[in-house]
Amino acid sequence: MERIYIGMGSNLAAPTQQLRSATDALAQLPETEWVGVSSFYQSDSLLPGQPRYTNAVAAFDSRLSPLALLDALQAIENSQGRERNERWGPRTLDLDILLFGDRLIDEPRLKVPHYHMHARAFVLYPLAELAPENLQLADGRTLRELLAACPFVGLERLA
Ligand code: A4P
Ligand code: MG
Repeated sequence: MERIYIGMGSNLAAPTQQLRSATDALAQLPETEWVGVSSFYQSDSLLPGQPRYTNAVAAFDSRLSPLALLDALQAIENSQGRERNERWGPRTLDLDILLFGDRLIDEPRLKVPHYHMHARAFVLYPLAELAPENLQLADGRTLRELLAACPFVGLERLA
């Protein structure tokens, strides 16, 4: 079993409900033991002109291979109405593999750690609710160091 962290995001079609449904779907993955989900956070889109995002992080332990997990995540995105028109377009549901144990994965379909997680408050603060602060990324930096370099700005934690 390896500990896996998933970044979830939505900015269309009732984002909070989208993340709740995604959480239920993740908790039912095969060969997987559920750990938990963070609080939900709202923030402005990184791209201007899009609705605000709701983001959260989920954690579980799994025996799935990384690519099998990616397939399962894309099936969940599709089942919740994800349409892949423009890259970076607004979306009903985005599921990103942030961390997969301590693996470094560099394949055409899958890069882990997820490429921008190190500097995104809407990833790091929910991650910190679930992961130990001494969690170390493949490049040696700890979650504590990443948080110290990433101010809690523009994030609104939902009740
Ligand atoms: N892929 C490679 N590595 C991974 C990974 N670790 N996890 C590949 C998941 N997928 C990975 O993804 C495109 C391809 O990336 C997949 O087919 C997979 O093989 P996608 O989800 O279809 O494309 P995308 O979401 O448009 O791109 P990306 O890079 O995930 O977008 P971002 O960087 O997540 O940006 N503002 C706020 N406040 N909150 C947000 O969540 N998100 C975005 C989207 C912009 N602004 C935002 C937020
Ligand atoms: Mg994505």
